[in-house]
Amino acid sequence: MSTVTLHVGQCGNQVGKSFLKNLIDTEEVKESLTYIDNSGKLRSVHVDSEPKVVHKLRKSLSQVKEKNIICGKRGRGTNWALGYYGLKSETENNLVDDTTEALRKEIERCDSYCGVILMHSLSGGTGSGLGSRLCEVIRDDYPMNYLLSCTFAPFSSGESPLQHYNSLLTLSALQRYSDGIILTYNDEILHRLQKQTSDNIVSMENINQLTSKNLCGVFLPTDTLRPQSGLSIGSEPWELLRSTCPMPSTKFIHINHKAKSKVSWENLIGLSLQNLTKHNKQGEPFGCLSGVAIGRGDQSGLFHQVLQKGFSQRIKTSYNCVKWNPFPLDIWSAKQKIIQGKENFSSITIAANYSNIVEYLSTVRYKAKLMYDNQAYLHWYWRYGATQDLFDEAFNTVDEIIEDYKTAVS
Ligand SMILES: Nc1nc2c(ncn2[C@@H]2O[C@H](COP(=O)(O)OP(=O)(O)OP(=O)(O)O)[C@@H](O)[C@H]2O)c(=O)[nH]1
Ligand SMILES: [Mg+2]
Repeated sequence: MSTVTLHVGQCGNQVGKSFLKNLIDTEEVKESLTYIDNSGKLRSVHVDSEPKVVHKLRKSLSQVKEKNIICGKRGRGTNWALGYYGLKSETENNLVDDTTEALRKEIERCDSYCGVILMHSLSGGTGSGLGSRLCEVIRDDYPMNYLLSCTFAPFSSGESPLQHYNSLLTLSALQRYSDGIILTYNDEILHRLQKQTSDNIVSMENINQLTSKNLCGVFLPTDTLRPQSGLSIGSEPWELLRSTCPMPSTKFIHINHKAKSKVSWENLIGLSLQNLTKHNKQGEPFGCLSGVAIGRGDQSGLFHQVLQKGFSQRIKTSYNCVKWNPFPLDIWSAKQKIIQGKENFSSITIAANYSNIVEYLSTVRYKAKLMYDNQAYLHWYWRYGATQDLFDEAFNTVDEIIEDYKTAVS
């Protein structure tokens, strides 16, 4: 089974670089031909509306295919509409076509193509707008294959005022066209890293490394899903979707990843549960529809035993799993650890369809609506082709997701 990764905009390519480096460092990934083809090149496609970031990527990741790097001449100025509809000039307006063409060729090179993992920011003009457009096109072109979006939410302070509109429009598009959405909050990753450093200095590179480890926690091969004879078939992303997003109305996945050396599974599970935010600002508990707990570095095969001896129940209680799902937690394990540089830690990753998304969606909706009602910056969106109907539809879609999650966990 083969998976193609598609990286859009600065964030999608920078997080992607860190993620792809992890993949390349993993022996089983190279052998299984899931993300890498038999010439050793990545099954990845990279697009940005400006050249800077993809040029850097080209220099640092020789396994990326030159013809799978697509770039325009100027960025989309943090404007979803400009990213989605593109520039009017002929030379710059072919990013969508060039990307879908590169993707088509890459998919045709796959033996057994399963789906696309899309990486992009929620708030950059290219990541959000072009990311939404590509999501729509891919759904149309490959209706029978999976489409999983890994999207990155902006820091809550110090960023563009347009981020609320961009996030709203992107969340709505992802809900319509993707099969699942792994939403990573930049704030959450930053906060976690700040707790680990004495001087509080955290670089974007640090953020991307931790983010890519979270993703590897889920996507790298596991022993549980490997066929008894032979190599990994790379089904982890798609089994994740089957386990955590069976209902199309509620498909947001939150990842909680904790890695440490020389620590028991019991302690590692305890530490990861400490990281979890369990209540909203009003003190009401979040709820979990279903999840997967993945242990890596399980040399002695104890992970399943520890979970069966009560720790599985501890995870379910901490995540407040819904009563109506009799099997809310799947358990996967792997002997192999996630390798990055000199670090070689055991890890637990819990990927959960978790209702904390309601709080985030409500905040985005509230801020976008406040600006919208005051007509703030809207001329920027009308100028490039956005319409009132588009915004109305996005507000409605986000309202529906919020309602569906509230109903599902009540
Ligand atoms: N985690 C992470 N977030 C990033 C990174 N680079 C940018 N971001 C976030 O992404 C958002 C901005 O999106 P970008 O990806 O820079 O924008 P773009 O998609 O290139 O779009 P334009 O530049 O507007 O055309 C902000 O919320 C940034 O905080 C990165 O390397 N890692
Ligand atoms: Mg950019």
